[in-house]
Amino acid sequence: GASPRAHSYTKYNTWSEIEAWIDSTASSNPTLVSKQVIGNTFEGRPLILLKIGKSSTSTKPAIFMDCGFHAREWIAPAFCQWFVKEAVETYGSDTEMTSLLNDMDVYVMPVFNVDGYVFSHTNNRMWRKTRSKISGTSCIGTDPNRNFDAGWCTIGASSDPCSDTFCGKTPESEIETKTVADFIRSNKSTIKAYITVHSYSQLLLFPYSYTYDLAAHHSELLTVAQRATAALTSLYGTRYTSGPGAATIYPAAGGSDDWAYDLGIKYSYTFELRDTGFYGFLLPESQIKPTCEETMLAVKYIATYVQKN
Ligand code: ING
Ligand code: ZN
Repeated sequence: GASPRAHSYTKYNTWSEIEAWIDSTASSNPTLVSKQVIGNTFEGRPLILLKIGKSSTSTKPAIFMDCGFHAREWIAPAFCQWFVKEAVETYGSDTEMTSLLNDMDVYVMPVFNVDGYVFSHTNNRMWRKTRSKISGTSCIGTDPNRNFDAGWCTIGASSDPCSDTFCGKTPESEIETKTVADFIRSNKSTIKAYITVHSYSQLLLFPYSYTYDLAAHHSELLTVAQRATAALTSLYGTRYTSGPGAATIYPAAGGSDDWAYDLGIKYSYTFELRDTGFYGFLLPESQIKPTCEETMLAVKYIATYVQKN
């Protein structure tokens, strides 16, 4: 079994559809998938991970992948759903996926910013931030990708609560940030790679974004990124650029990939999926399937590289 009969992977699902899909995917694939609620959002919704991998008696190395930091980037949660579907459908037949899930676990967080994602469906399609309230302002929300403790609020972020790049009152002020950071810290010894999925711009970014300094493992991170995007491009010719965040997109402090890298997770990447701005955040549903298919090739490349290194 794969997932609920009715679930569509080629449309933008609502949070309630995603929640139902999480439950049925976990219950239909008990030997490969388990659900873990790691906390709750500001508005009280569950923060959910799917742990994918063949169970083992020994501790397996793991990859952590999240989607949906930013509410309006709907293609990102669609990709995390697609990844889980591919994992359960191709385990046992695809040799790469089988070997990967035998040797490693993949923690997939289908939606990081659940409250924002719901708000982008119900009130404002272009919402980016969380939905937390703080005293002293009527403006709502913090940018979760400015809220991590990595050069926090020093560059490319705003201390104005009304800004779309508000860094928050303190690092990890957001319950969503704190919950995920705590989970990753607790599993620091097993997590070998961190992948966070955003849109748009067709980029594969790696540290640093909070400084123009090159990461200690810059050349390896660049080589892996270039090979991953070459795999992606091979399918439909979609062109990607790889590089460190600051020089490739813009300098921005408080991002999760920089934080994970400085914690010691060497393979730390941010995907910016399709497109390059024609549709932008409003990527048509007809592009979900090709976007997810090509992105799978890049993610599988990175995962297999990490498995072997
Ligand atoms: N882009 C990212 C953002 O949060 C980024 C770019 C990546 C910044 C890594 C910092 C660290 O602005 C989008 N589209 O959200
Ligand atoms: Zn984003």
